[in-house]
Amino acid sequence: MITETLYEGFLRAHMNGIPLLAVLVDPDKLLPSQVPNFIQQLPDGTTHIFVGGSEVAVGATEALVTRLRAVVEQPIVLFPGDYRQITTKADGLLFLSLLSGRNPEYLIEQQIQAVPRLLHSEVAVIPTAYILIEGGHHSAVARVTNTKPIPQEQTETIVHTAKAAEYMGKKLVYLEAGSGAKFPVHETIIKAVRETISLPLIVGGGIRSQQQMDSAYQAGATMVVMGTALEEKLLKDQNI
Ligand code: 1GP
Repeated sequence: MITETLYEGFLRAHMNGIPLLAVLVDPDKLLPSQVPNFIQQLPDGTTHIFVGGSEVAVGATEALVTRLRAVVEQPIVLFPGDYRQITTKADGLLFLSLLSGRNPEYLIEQQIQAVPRLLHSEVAVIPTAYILIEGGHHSAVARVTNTKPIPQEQTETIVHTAKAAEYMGKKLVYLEAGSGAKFPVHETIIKAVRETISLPLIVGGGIRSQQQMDSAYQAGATMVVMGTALEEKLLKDQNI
């Protein structure tokens, strides 16, 4: 049987209007021992597991991915804040370039540092434009990368950044309001980007409800990413 690649899965969903849902887990917040409880709480329709965080202890990502690998069927995709989080135990990697910022460390330096970890691995590497958009809080991404998000009012700048990414050969665009954002990326922005580019579009940051997810899909998101809302639920259920 010929199975499609990770990226072909994104393209098929994009072209056929199949909503993808990634649940994001931060190895600094979810311990491998909490995985059994966590997987019971995965929402219906979860298609991917993203693993990553802005500040993660060395080794924590690999330990979590190994534990997840044993129990989840969904592809496990790294969404790293730093090249040190890359582990070849995952199925894929969003090879991020922070195009909303002007910090060379996150435009090219981290990417070069990542190469030795990837050269002889089978991890599916997907070139991804990462665009940080104002979400009403000081996000960890903005703090760690020392970059500013693009204000939501600057729709044209966001659209042009996404289109430049497509011209540069990126394969995915990720519109990010930042983990725990007070408000997610507005539908008008998602719609404007979707109408201008032909790449699959990921939207995340501050999405907490089914209604917010549905609005993002209706506006043109191929995939929605949810992290904080599920993390909080897990902690609450465990009375931590
Ligand atoms: C963060 O887009 C993701 O990188 C998810 O954000 O934690 O707010 O769901 P939340």
